[in-house]
Amino acid sequence: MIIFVGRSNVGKSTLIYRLTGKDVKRGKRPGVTRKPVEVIWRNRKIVDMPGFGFMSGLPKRVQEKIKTETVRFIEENADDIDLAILVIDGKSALEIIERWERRGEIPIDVEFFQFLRELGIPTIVAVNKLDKMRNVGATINRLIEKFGLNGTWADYREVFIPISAKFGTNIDELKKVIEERLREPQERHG
Ligand SMILES: Nc1nc2c(ncn2[C@@H]2O[C@H](COP(=O)(O)OP(=O)(O)O)[C@@H](O)[C@H]2O)c(=O)[nH]1
Ligand SMILES: [Mg+2]
Repeated sequence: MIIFVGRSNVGKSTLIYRLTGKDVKRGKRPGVTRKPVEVIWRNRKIVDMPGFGFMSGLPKRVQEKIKTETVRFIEENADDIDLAILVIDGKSALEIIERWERRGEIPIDVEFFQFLRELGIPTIVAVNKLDKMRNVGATINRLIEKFGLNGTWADYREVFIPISAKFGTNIDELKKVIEERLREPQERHG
């Protein structure tokens, strides 16, 4: 199983379509995906997880519920999850992370990244909306730091992949990395 996680509106569904040709209800409105949506691709289950974090028009209570259910789904299925693709919006992720930090909160993307690592689930961060990004290298270096990792992008070429799901930029590279990570023998902890 491969799961796609990330805030709403970062481009998860667009990316799944781009990679697999499977339409998982790409929505114009954020928060369209409220329950995990599963499609089969190359004999593997692909799961589009509901977007977490702020969604305009959704009460906080509902957002919390989606987050709790997402965490539970991942915990319950951890042994079957071969790979997680954490999709972030490369243009706004850093700014949003810094805003949360200023409020003294753990940014939800960071929290999920660390949660996936604790479960020993191999994770790729798809830094999406590359078409809107400036200073890609510098931004990814900062993100690596925010995610609690030591080193720079040079150390994490197989983890942080800038792409544009909408325009198809660097999708072949992402596919290559996905295939490589799926081939790796897995070492599970916890
Ligand atoms: N500029 C830009 N927009 C994108 C990109 N990928 C997705 N989008 C747009 O972002 C919005 C949300 O995409 P969607 O796939 O529904 O996000 P999800 O909520 O994470 O599933 C849509 O309007 C997409 O067209 C991208 O690479 N660049
Ligand atoms: Mg979606």
